[in-house]
Formats: sequence, structure tokens, C-alpha cells
Amino acid sequence: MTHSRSLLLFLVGWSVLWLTAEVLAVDAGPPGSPWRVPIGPDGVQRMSAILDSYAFRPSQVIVEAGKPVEVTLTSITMLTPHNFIIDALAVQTEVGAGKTAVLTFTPTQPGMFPIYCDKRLWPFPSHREKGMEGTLDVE
Ligand SMILES: [Cu+2]
Repeated sequence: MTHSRSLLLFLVGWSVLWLTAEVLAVDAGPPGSPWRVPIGPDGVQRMSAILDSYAFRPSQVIVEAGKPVEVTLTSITMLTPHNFIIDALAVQTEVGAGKTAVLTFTPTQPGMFPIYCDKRLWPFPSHREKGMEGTLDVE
């Protein structure tokens, strides 16, 4: 078998796996109750969230305005990358399958801000349309 043929088979196999993961993944269920992020002694609000197909857990979080929020995002998906986006706060981070990312932002204005993942594997609906969204409640 030639090298290029091996590569082609690998790519086809990977695509089939990815497609299967996209089709078979089930919704993680209804969102839980809002979670109030604790404020550390250093004034930082630290939270962890799981990214699954297709949900954030927790999906509803409450933070205080004017204090930094440190978010540790952990993906538990096998193949599919996800985004963690909060448009109003200019937050956009991609988390690869099985990876962890840490980001910090400071919300300055109270309000309810949507959190969502805009990934999409054509022709399927976007992850947000499949339920991968949440809310950041800034008080
Ligand atoms: Cu996603």
C-alpha cells in the first residue's frame, strides 16, 4: 500500500468517526439550576465547566460585576471541538476534544449574557441549535 493511499484511508476513517460522533451524540438533558460562582480570597471568581455534545455544565452561572472571572473549560468529547462564546464580553475560546482551556474576563455591567458554541458540521444544525448554550447572569 502506498503512503498516499494510507493517508487517504486514514482521512476517510477519521471523517466517518467524526460524522458518527456528530450524529450519535445525544443532548445532555435539561439545564440545571443556576450556579453562583464563589469569590476567592483574592477576589477572583473561579468556575469550572464541562463541555459535552451538546451542552455546557453548568449552563447557568451567576457572577458579580467588577470582579474577574476565571473559567476552566474541560471538554469531555471524543472528537468534536467546541467554542465558549460570550459576545457581549468579547469572550471566544475554542476547546479541542478532550482538552482543557483556562480564560479570564471581567464583566463590568450587570445583565444576562448568552453563552454558546457556534461550531457546526455541515449539513447538521449548529451546536447551539442542538442545545449547546447557557446564560451568564452578571449581578
Ligand atoms: Cu460545540
